[in-house]
Amino acid sequence: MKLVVVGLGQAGGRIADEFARIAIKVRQDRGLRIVTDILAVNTDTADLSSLVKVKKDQQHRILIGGGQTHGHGVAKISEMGAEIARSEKDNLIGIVKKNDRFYEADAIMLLASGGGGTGSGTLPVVAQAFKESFRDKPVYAMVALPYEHERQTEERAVFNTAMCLKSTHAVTDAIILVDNQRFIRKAQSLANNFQKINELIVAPFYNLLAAGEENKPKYIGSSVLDTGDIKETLVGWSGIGYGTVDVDIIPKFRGENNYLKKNMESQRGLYAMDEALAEMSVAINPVDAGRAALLVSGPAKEISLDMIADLSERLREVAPQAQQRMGDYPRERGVMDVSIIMSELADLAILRQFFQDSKELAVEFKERQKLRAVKADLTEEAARDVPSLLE
Ligand SMILES: Nc1nc2c(ncn2[C@@H]2O[C@H](COP(=O)(O)OP(=O)(O)OP(=O)(O)O)[C@@H](O)[C@H]2O)c(=O)[nH]1
Ligand SMILES: [Mg+2]
Repeated sequence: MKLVVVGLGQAGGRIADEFARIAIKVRQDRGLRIVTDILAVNTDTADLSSLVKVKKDQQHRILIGGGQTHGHGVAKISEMGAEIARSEKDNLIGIVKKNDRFYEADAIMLLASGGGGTGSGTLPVVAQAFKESFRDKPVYAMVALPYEHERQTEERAVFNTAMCLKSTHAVTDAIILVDNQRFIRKAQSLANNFQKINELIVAPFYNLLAAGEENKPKYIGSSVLDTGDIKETLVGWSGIGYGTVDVDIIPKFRGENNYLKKNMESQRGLYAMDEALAEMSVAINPVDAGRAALLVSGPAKEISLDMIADLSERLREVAPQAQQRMGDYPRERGVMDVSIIMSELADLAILRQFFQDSKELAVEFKERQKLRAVKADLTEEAARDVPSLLE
Protein backbone atom coordinates (compact mmCIF):
# COMPACT_ATOMS: atom_id res chain seq x y z
CA MET A 1 0.00 0.00 0.00
CA LYS A 2 1.29 3.44 -0.92
CA LEU A 3 0.38 6.56 1.02
CA VAL A 4 0.58 10.26 0.50
CA VAL A 5 1.59 11.39 3.99
CA VAL A 6 0.87 14.93 5.15
CA GLY A 7 2.02 16.06 8.59
CA LEU A 8 0.26 19.13 10.02
CA GLY A 9 1.73 21.18 12.85
CA GLN A 10 4.72 20.20 14.92
CA ALA A 11 3.71 16.70 16.03
CA GLY A 12 2.29 15.95 12.57
CA GLY A 13 5.49 17.10 10.90
CA ARG A 14 7.67 15.04 13.19
CA ILE A 15 5.57 11.90 12.72
CA ALA A 16 5.71 12.54 8.95
CA ASP A 17 9.48 12.74 9.29
CA GLU A 18 9.42 9.29 10.89
CA PHE A 19 7.26 7.98 8.01
CA ALA A 20 9.91 9.38 5.66
CA ARG A 21 12.61 7.54 7.59
CA ILE A 22 10.88 4.14 7.38
CA ALA A 23 9.96 4.74 3.73
CA ILE A 24 13.63 5.27 2.92
CA LYS A 25 14.50 2.14 4.88
CA VAL A 26 11.90 0.01 3.07
CA ARG A 27 13.26 1.29 -0.26
CA GLN A 28 16.84 0.50 0.72
CA ASP A 29 16.26 -2.83 2.44
CA ARG A 30 13.43 -4.24 0.38
CA GLY A 31 13.32 -2.25 -2.85
CA LEU A 32 9.68 -1.32 -2.21
CA ARG A 33 7.82 1.95 -2.21
CA ILE A 34 5.30 2.56 0.61
CA VAL A 35 4.77 6.30 0.07
CA THR A 36 4.39 8.42 -3.02
CA ASP A 37 5.08 11.74 -1.31
CA ILE A 38 5.57 13.17 2.18
CA LEU A 39 4.72 16.74 3.07
CA ALA A 40 4.94 18.78 6.26
CA VAL A 41 2.66 21.78 6.67
CA ASN A 42 3.03 24.29 9.48
CA THR A 43 2.48 27.88 10.56
CA ASP A 44 5.85 27.77 12.27
CA THR A 45 9.08 28.16 10.31
CA ALA A 46 11.32 26.79 13.07
CA ASP A 47 9.28 23.56 13.34
CA LEU A 48 9.58 23.01 9.60
CA SER A 49 13.30 23.57 9.52
CA SER A 50 13.91 21.15 12.41
CA LEU A 51 12.69 18.20 10.31
CA VAL A 52 15.31 15.83 9.01
CA LYS A 53 13.98 13.47 6.34
CA VAL A 54 11.12 15.37 4.73
CA LYS A 55 12.46 16.97 1.52
CA LYS A 56 13.69 20.48 2.15
CA ASP A 57 12.06 22.42 -0.70
CA GLN A 58 8.96 24.60 -0.33
CA GLN A 59 6.78 22.03 -2.08
CA HIS A 60 7.45 19.59 0.79
CA ARG A 61 7.95 21.83 3.82
CA ILE A 62 5.06 24.17 3.41
CA LEU A 63 4.65 27.30 5.49
CA ILE A 64 1.03 28.46 5.72
CA GLY A 65 -0.54 31.52 7.29
CA GLY A 66 2.73 33.46 7.12
CA GLY A 67 0.79 36.71 6.82
CA GLN A 68 -1.03 36.13 10.12
CA THR A 69 1.48 34.30 12.27
CA HIS A 70 4.74 35.60 10.77
CA GLY A 71 6.03 32.05 10.98
CA HIS A 72 5.55 31.68 14.74
CA GLY A 73 2.64 29.24 15.03
CA VAL A 74 -0.92 29.88 16.21
CA ALA A 75 -0.19 29.50 19.95
CA LYS A 76 -2.71 26.71 20.43
CA ILE A 77 -5.64 28.62 18.96
CA SER A 78 -7.02 25.87 16.75
CA GLU A 79 -9.79 28.10 15.35
CA MET A 80 -7.00 30.16 13.82
CA GLY A 81 -5.37 27.00 12.43
CA ALA A 82 -8.71 26.11 10.82
CA GLU A 83 -9.11 29.58 9.36
CA ILE A 84 -5.63 29.54 7.87
CA ALA A 85 -6.29 26.09 6.40
CA ARG A 86 -9.44 27.38 4.71
CA SER A 87 -7.49 29.98 2.83
CA GLU A 88 -4.62 27.60 1.98
CA LYS A 89 -6.48 24.43 1.05
CA ASP A 90 -6.52 25.01 -2.71
CA ASN A 91 -2.81 25.63 -2.64
CA LEU A 92 -2.27 22.36 -0.73
CA ILE A 93 -4.49 20.40 -3.12
CA GLY A 94 -2.43 21.81 -6.01
CA ILE A 95 0.85 20.76 -4.40
CA VAL A 96 -0.40 17.23 -3.67
CA LYS A 97 -1.72 16.80 -7.23
CA LYS A 98 1.45 18.06 -8.83
CA ASN A 99 3.47 15.08 -7.64
CA ASP A 100 4.16 12.70 -10.54
CA ARG A 101 3.37 9.63 -8.48
CA PHE A 102 0.14 10.88 -6.98
CA TYR A 103 -1.94 8.61 -9.23
CA GLU A 104 -0.11 5.59 -7.69
CA ALA A 105 -1.17 6.47 -4.12
CA ASP A 106 -3.80 4.23 -2.56
CA ALA A 107 -4.77 6.61 0.24
CA ILE A 108 -3.92 9.85 2.00
CA MET A 109 -2.72 9.84 5.59
CA LEU A 110 -2.93 13.09 7.54
CA LEU A 111 -1.05 13.39 10.82
CA ALA A 112 -1.47 15.87 13.67
CA SER A 113 -1.64 16.25 17.41
CA GLY A 114 -4.98 17.08 18.99
CA GLY A 115 -3.59 19.40 21.63
CA GLY A 116 -1.84 22.12 19.62
CA GLY A 117 -3.41 24.78 17.42
CA THR A 118 -1.98 24.33 13.94
CA GLY A 119 -2.30 20.56 13.52
CA SER A 120 -5.64 20.17 15.28
CA GLY A 121 -7.18 23.17 13.53
CA THR A 122 -5.95 22.45 10.02
CA LEU A 123 -6.57 18.68 10.11
CA PRO A 124 -10.37 18.62 9.64
CA VAL A 125 -10.34 21.42 7.07
CA VAL A 126 -7.59 19.81 5.00
CA ALA A 127 -9.22 16.37 5.35
CA GLN A 128 -12.53 17.70 4.07
CA ALA A 129 -10.88 19.48 1.15
CA PHE A 130 -8.87 16.39 0.17
CA LYS A 131 -11.91 14.16 0.53
CA GLU A 132 -13.86 16.36 -1.86
CA SER A 133 -11.02 16.70 -4.36
CA PHE A 134 -9.60 13.18 -4.40
CA ARG A 135 -12.73 11.12 -4.52
CA ASP A 136 -11.06 7.81 -5.35
CA LYS A 137 -8.66 7.88 -2.39
CA PRO A 138 -9.61 7.25 1.21
CA VAL A 139 -8.48 9.95 3.63
CA TYR A 140 -7.20 8.70 6.97
CA ALA A 141 -6.13 10.77 9.95
CA MET A 142 -3.81 9.87 12.78
CA VAL A 143 -4.21 12.04 15.87
CA ALA A 144 -1.77 12.11 18.79
CA LEU A 145 -3.71 12.67 22.02
CA PRO A 146 -2.18 14.87 24.76
CA TYR A 147 -0.43 13.42 27.79
CA GLU A 148 -2.35 12.95 31.00
CA HIS A 149 -0.61 15.94 32.63
CA GLU A 150 -1.56 18.12 29.66
CA ARG A 151 -5.17 16.96 29.95
CA GLN A 152 -5.13 17.91 33.62
CA THR A 153 -3.49 21.30 33.30
CA GLU A 154 -4.03 22.67 29.80
CA GLU A 155 -7.66 23.38 29.08
CA ARG A 156 -6.82 24.30 25.51
CA ALA A 157 -5.24 20.90 24.87
CA VAL A 158 -8.49 19.17 25.86
CA PHE A 159 -10.72 21.60 24.01
CA ASN A 160 -8.63 21.49 20.83
CA THR A 161 -8.48 17.70 20.87
CA ALA A 162 -12.25 17.37 21.27
CA MET A 163 -13.01 19.83 18.47
CA CYS A 164 -10.41 18.24 16.21
CA LEU A 165 -11.68 14.70 16.79
CA LYS A 166 -15.32 15.58 16.33
CA SER A 167 -14.73 17.51 13.11
CA THR A 168 -12.18 15.11 11.65
CA HIS A 169 -14.36 12.08 12.29
CA ALA A 170 -17.10 13.66 10.20
CA VAL A 171 -14.94 13.96 7.08
CA THR A 172 -12.41 11.10 7.10
CA ASP A 173 -12.66 7.40 6.35
CA ALA A 174 -10.87 6.48 9.58
CA ILE A 175 -9.11 8.10 12.52
CA ILE A 176 -6.25 6.24 14.14
CA LEU A 177 -5.94 7.38 17.73
CA VAL A 178 -2.53 7.50 19.31
CA ASP A 179 -2.50 8.26 23.02
CA ASN A 180 0.89 9.76 23.90
CA GLN A 181 0.34 8.71 27.50
CA ARG A 182 0.32 5.02 26.60
CA PHE A 183 3.80 5.22 25.15
CA ILE A 184 5.31 6.26 28.44
CA ARG A 185 3.62 3.63 30.55
CA LYS A 186 6.60 1.34 30.39
CA ALA A 187 9.38 3.89 30.43
CA GLN A 188 8.78 7.25 32.02
CA SER A 189 12.03 8.30 30.42
CA LEU A 190 10.10 8.44 27.16
CA ALA A 191 8.12 11.46 28.35
CA ASN A 192 8.84 14.24 25.88
CA ASN A 193 11.21 11.97 23.99
CA PHE A 194 9.08 12.48 20.95
CA GLN A 195 11.48 10.92 18.54
CA LYS A 196 11.30 7.58 20.32
CA ILE A 197 7.52 7.84 20.74
CA ASN A 198 7.12 8.64 17.05
CA GLU A 199 9.22 5.62 16.15
CA LEU A 200 6.88 3.42 18.18
CA ILE A 201 3.82 5.07 16.62
CA VAL A 202 4.99 4.46 13.07
CA ALA A 203 6.55 0.99 13.59
CA PRO A 204 3.42 -1.05 12.67
CA PHE A 205 3.26 0.62 9.26
CA TYR A 206 6.58 -0.81 8.12
CA ASN A 207 5.24 -4.28 7.40
CA LEU A 208 1.57 -3.32 7.06
CA LEU A 209 2.36 -1.12 4.07
CA ALA A 210 5.18 -3.21 2.60
CA ALA A 211 3.37 -6.58 2.63
CA GLY A 212 0.97 -5.66 -0.17
CA GLU A 213 3.75 -4.13 -2.28
CA GLU A 214 5.99 -7.19 -2.17
CA ASN A 215 6.68 -8.68 -5.57
CA LYS A 216 9.28 -11.39 -5.06
CA PRO A 217 7.52 -14.78 -4.82
CA LYS A 218 9.65 -15.99 -1.91
CA TYR A 219 8.46 -13.06 0.21
CA ILE A 220 4.80 -13.48 -0.57
CA GLY A 221 2.95 -15.17 2.24
CA SER A 222 0.33 -17.90 2.05
CA SER A 223 -2.26 -15.24 2.70
CA VAL A 224 -1.42 -11.67 1.70
CA LEU A 225 -2.77 -8.72 3.63
CA ASP A 226 -2.95 -6.32 0.74
CA THR A 227 -4.12 -2.77 0.16
CA GLY A 228 -7.73 -3.84 -0.32
CA ASP A 229 -7.72 -5.60 3.06
CA ILE A 230 -6.35 -2.55 4.84
CA LYS A 231 -8.85 -0.26 3.16
CA GLU A 232 -11.66 -2.61 4.14
CA THR A 233 -10.41 -2.67 7.73
CA LEU A 234 -9.69 1.00 8.35
CA VAL A 235 -13.10 2.45 9.11
CA GLY A 236 -14.07 4.96 11.79
CA TRP A 237 -12.34 5.15 15.18
CA SER A 238 -9.28 2.93 15.11
CA GLY A 239 -6.19 1.87 17.02
CA ILE A 240 -3.00 0.15 15.95
CA GLY A 241 -0.64 -2.16 17.78
CA TYR A 242 2.72 -3.78 17.27
CA GLY A 243 4.50 -6.57 19.09
CA THR A 244 7.74 -8.31 18.40
CA VAL A 245 9.56 -11.32 19.72
CA ASP A 246 13.08 -12.55 19.15
CA VAL A 247 12.73 -15.94 17.43
CA ASP A 248 15.49 -17.34 19.61
CA ILE A 249 13.62 -16.51 22.79
CA ILE A 250 11.61 -19.70 22.45
CA PRO A 251 14.05 -22.37 21.25
CA LYS A 252 13.18 -24.43 18.24
CA PHE A 253 11.64 -27.76 19.13
CA ARG A 254 13.83 -30.56 17.88
CA GLY A 255 11.97 -33.63 19.09
CA GLU A 256 9.66 -35.97 17.20
CA ASN A 257 6.40 -34.86 18.75
CA ASN A 258 4.68 -32.89 15.99
CA TYR A 259 1.97 -31.57 18.23
CA LEU A 260 4.46 -30.05 20.64
CA LYS A 261 6.55 -28.70 17.78
CA LYS A 262 3.59 -26.88 16.23
CA ASN A 263 2.57 -25.62 19.59
CA MET A 264 5.95 -24.08 20.31
CA GLU A 265 6.07 -22.44 16.89
CA SER A 266 2.69 -20.87 17.54
CA GLN A 267 3.85 -19.60 20.91
CA ARG A 268 6.15 -17.06 19.29
CA GLY A 269 3.39 -15.64 17.14
CA LEU A 270 0.96 -15.59 20.05
CA TYR A 271 3.52 -13.88 22.24
CA ALA A 272 4.03 -11.11 19.68
CA MET A 273 0.28 -10.86 19.21
CA ASP A 274 -0.36 -10.49 22.92
CA GLU A 275 2.22 -7.74 23.07
CA ALA A 276 0.61 -5.97 20.10
CA LEU A 277 -2.78 -6.14 21.83
CA ALA A 278 -1.38 -4.91 25.13
CA GLU A 279 0.45 -2.07 23.41
CA MET A 280 -2.41 -0.75 21.28
CA SER A 281 -1.98 2.95 20.48
CA VAL A 282 -5.12 3.77 22.47
CA ALA A 283 -6.97 1.93 25.24
CA ILE A 284 -9.63 -0.07 23.46
CA ASN A 285 -12.03 -2.81 24.23
CA PRO A 286 -11.37 -5.28 21.38
CA VAL A 287 -14.73 -6.96 21.99
CA ASP A 288 -16.19 -3.82 20.60
CA ALA A 289 -14.21 -3.73 17.32
CA GLY A 290 -16.21 -4.08 14.10
CA ARG A 291 -13.14 -4.82 12.00
CA ALA A 292 -9.67 -6.16 12.68
CA ALA A 293 -6.59 -6.93 10.63
CA LEU A 294 -3.52 -8.84 11.72
CA LEU A 295 -0.22 -9.26 9.91
CA VAL A 296 2.43 -11.64 11.14
CA SER A 297 5.92 -11.30 9.76
CA GLY A 298 8.92 -13.47 10.46
CA PRO A 299 11.43 -15.79 8.85
CA ALA A 300 9.66 -18.05 6.31
CA LYS A 301 10.58 -21.22 8.18
CA GLU A 302 9.02 -19.92 11.39
CA ILE A 303 5.61 -19.18 9.91
CA SER A 304 3.37 -22.19 9.47
CA LEU A 305 -0.25 -22.51 8.47
CA ASP A 306 -0.96 -23.89 11.93
CA MET A 307 0.47 -20.80 13.52
CA ILE A 308 -1.66 -18.55 11.33
CA ALA A 309 -4.70 -20.59 12.28
CA ASP A 310 -3.81 -20.23 15.97
CA LEU A 311 -3.41 -16.47 15.65
CA SER A 312 -6.69 -16.24 13.78
CA GLU A 313 -8.41 -18.19 16.52
CA ARG A 314 -6.95 -15.93 19.20
CA LEU A 315 -8.07 -12.87 17.27
CA ARG A 316 -11.56 -14.33 17.07
CA GLU A 317 -11.51 -14.84 20.85
CA VAL A 318 -10.46 -11.29 21.69
CA ALA A 319 -12.50 -9.54 19.00
CA PRO A 320 -15.45 -11.85 18.40
CA GLN A 321 -17.55 -9.29 16.56
CA ALA A 322 -14.85 -8.12 14.20
CA GLN A 323 -14.73 -8.88 10.51
CA GLN A 324 -11.29 -10.40 10.49
CA ARG A 325 -8.47 -10.15 7.95
CA MET A 326 -5.19 -12.01 8.37
CA GLY A 327 -1.94 -12.06 6.50
CA ASP A 328 1.55 -13.46 6.78
CA TYR A 329 4.69 -11.91 5.41
CA PRO A 330 7.75 -14.17 5.37
CA ARG A 331 10.27 -11.37 5.39
CA GLU A 332 11.75 -10.55 8.78
CA ARG A 333 14.97 -12.12 9.98
CA GLY A 334 15.60 -13.08 13.57
CA VAL A 335 12.33 -11.66 14.85
CA MET A 336 8.70 -12.41 14.56
CA ASP A 337 6.37 -9.47 14.72
CA VAL A 338 2.66 -8.87 14.68
CA SER A 339 0.94 -5.68 13.54
CA ILE A 340 -2.72 -5.20 14.39
CA ILE A 341 -5.39 -2.74 13.30
CA MET A 342 -8.61 -2.59 15.31
CA SER A 343 -11.27 -0.51 13.65
CA GLU A 344 -14.86 0.58 13.77
CA LEU A 345 -14.56 0.91 17.54
CA ALA A 346 -17.92 1.91 18.89
CA ASP A 347 -17.10 2.50 22.51
CA LEU A 348 -13.96 4.42 23.45
CA ALA A 349 -13.86 5.71 27.02
CA ILE A 350 -11.12 8.20 26.24
CA LEU A 351 -13.21 9.85 23.52
CA ARG A 352 -16.18 10.23 25.79
CA GLN A 353 -13.89 11.81 28.36
CA PHE A 354 -12.54 14.40 25.90
CA PHE A 355 -16.01 15.28 24.67
CA GLN A 356 -17.44 15.49 28.19
CA ASP A 357 -14.58 17.59 29.56
CA SER A 358 -14.66 20.00 26.66
CA LYS A 359 -18.42 20.40 26.88
CA GLU A 360 -17.90 21.63 30.42
CA LEU A 361 -15.01 23.81 29.28
CA ALA A 362 -17.11 25.36 26.52
CA VAL A 363 -19.67 26.46 29.14
CA GLU A 364 -16.90 27.74 31.39
CA PHE A 365 -15.21 29.64 28.53
CA LYS A 366 -18.52 31.33 27.75
CA GLU A 367 -19.06 32.25 31.41
CA ARG A 368 -15.58 33.71 31.63
CA GLN A 369 -16.14 35.69 28.47
CA LYS A 370 -19.39 37.10 29.87
CA LEU A 371 -17.68 38.01 33.12
CA ARG A 372 -14.89 39.75 31.25
CA ALA A 373 -17.43 41.69 29.19
CA VAL A 374 -19.25 42.78 32.35
CA LYS A 375 -15.98 43.91 33.98
CA ALA A 376 -14.98 45.79 30.83
CA ASP A 377 -18.35 47.56 30.81
CA LEU A 378 -17.91 48.54 34.45
CA THR A 379 -14.44 49.94 33.74
CA GLU A 380 -15.75 51.89 30.78
CA GLU A 381 -18.61 53.19 32.90
CA ALA A 382 -16.18 54.36 35.61
CA ALA A 383 -14.08 56.18 33.00
CA ARG A 384 -17.04 57.99 31.42
CA ASP A 385 -16.67 61.34 33.16
CA VAL A 386 -12.86 61.48 32.96
CA PRO A 387 -11.83 64.03 30.30
CA SER A 388 -9.97 62.61 27.28
CA LEU A 389 -6.82 64.06 25.73
CA LEU A 390 -7.87 62.96 22.25
CA GLU A 391 -9.98 65.01 19.93
N1 LIG B 1 3.37 11.94 19.48
C1 LIG B 1 3.84 13.18 19.44
N2 LIG B 1 3.21 14.17 20.09
C2 LIG B 1 3.73 15.40 20.05
C3 LIG B 1 4.91 15.70 19.32
N3 LIG B 1 5.18 17.03 19.47
C4 LIG B 1 4.20 17.53 20.24
N4 LIG B 1 3.32 16.56 20.61
C5 LIG B 1 2.10 16.75 21.39
O1 LIG B 1 1.31 17.65 20.63
C6 LIG B 1 0.67 18.63 21.44
C7 LIG B 1 1.18 20.00 21.04
O2 LIG B 1 0.86 20.20 19.69
P1 LIG B 1 1.89 20.62 18.55
O3 LIG B 1 1.82 19.58 17.48
O4 LIG B 1 3.22 20.96 19.10
O5 LIG B 1 1.17 21.96 18.07
P2 LIG B 1 0.99 22.58 16.63
O6 LIG B 1 0.07 21.76 15.84
O7 LIG B 1 2.35 22.83 16.06
O8 LIG B 1 0.24 23.97 16.93
P3 LIG B 1 0.78 25.37 17.52
O9 LIG B 1 2.19 25.14 18.02
O10 LIG B 1 -0.20 25.73 18.58
O11 LIG B 1 0.76 26.31 16.36
C8 LIG B 1 1.00 18.24 22.85
O12 LIG B 1 -0.07 17.46 23.33
C9 LIG B 1 2.28 17.41 22.73
O13 LIG B 1 2.38 16.48 23.75
C10 LIG B 1 5.55 14.63 18.62
O14 LIG B 1 6.58 14.77 17.95
N5 LIG B 1 4.96 13.40 18.71
MG1 LIG C 1 3.75 24.47 16.66
